[in-house]
Amino acid sequence: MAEVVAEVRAALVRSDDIAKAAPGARDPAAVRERARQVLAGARDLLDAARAHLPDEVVDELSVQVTRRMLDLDGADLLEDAHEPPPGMDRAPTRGVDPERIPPGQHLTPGFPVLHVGSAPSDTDDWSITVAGHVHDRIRIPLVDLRSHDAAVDITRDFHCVTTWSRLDVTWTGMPVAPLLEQAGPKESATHALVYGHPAYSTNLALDDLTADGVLLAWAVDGMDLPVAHGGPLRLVVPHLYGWKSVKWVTEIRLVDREVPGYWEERGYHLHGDPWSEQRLR
Ligand SMILES: Nc1nc2c(c(=O)[nH]1)N[C@H]1C(S)=C(S)[C@@H](COP(=O)(O)O)O[C@H]1N2
Ligand SMILES: [Mo]
Repeated sequence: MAEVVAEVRAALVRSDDIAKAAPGARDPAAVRERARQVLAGARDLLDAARAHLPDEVVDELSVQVTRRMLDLDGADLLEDAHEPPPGMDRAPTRGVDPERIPPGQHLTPGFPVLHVGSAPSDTDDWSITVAGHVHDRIRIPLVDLRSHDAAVDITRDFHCVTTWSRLDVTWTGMPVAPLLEQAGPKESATHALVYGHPAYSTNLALDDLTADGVLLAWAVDGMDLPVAHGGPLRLVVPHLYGWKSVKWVTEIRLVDREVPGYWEERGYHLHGDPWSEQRLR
């Protein structure tokens, strides 16, 4: 029966991969329909194996199927019409040291656009809020971030859990630590929930959020970050899978425990280290 569970989990991930590519597809609704079919298959498998599986396992997996079905219905209501941005189509770096590719990943020639929901239509006057377990809740306009002394360029590899990797991406942005300092984290703050438009979130331990290479980025490979890739402002957490790199970031909320974000609530790993393949938990 362990195989049924593994098969259902694999179907969940397959439907996620399909659904995440829908916003950039020519016919997003048709793509989501395919994701629904994969989920329906998972539900049939579960139904057939119900008598042989523990109730908790069936309940948990059924919830995961239902959440995704609801997400797909929501996405149909929230149709998105963006084009993949031009100029992002460079070939993969040649002669790449295989040691740089985490297990189960492959190089992608382009820069896939993956998200749930729609890109924001109004990106003027963007700002980010730091709130939760802090002494001072602060709201910083993007224009202030852009002129901050701490702004840097950082080149890192990017690994998405759907198995594509893009090497040597140069991000321009500001590290998170000085922003947190400004808000004054309370003793109790151990983790963060990072929120992005329209209803996205991910959880990060403060050590991961302030690790070397983590940036609030407004430019990629020398150009202003295209809206499709999270412009005008996104978080980039290059040492973890791409779902941690919140596009259209609006808020960093410090919390006193690990609170699962959007994908983590849907069974993704709480940490997400690509080198130890922390895909699902
Ligand atoms: N707001 C928001 N940010 C998000 C997502 C999302 O659905 N919404 N998807 C994540 C996932 S799963 C990945 S792999 C990366 C993809 O970034 P890209 O579209 O720039 O390639 O964005 C992450 N950030
Ligand atoms: Mo992803």
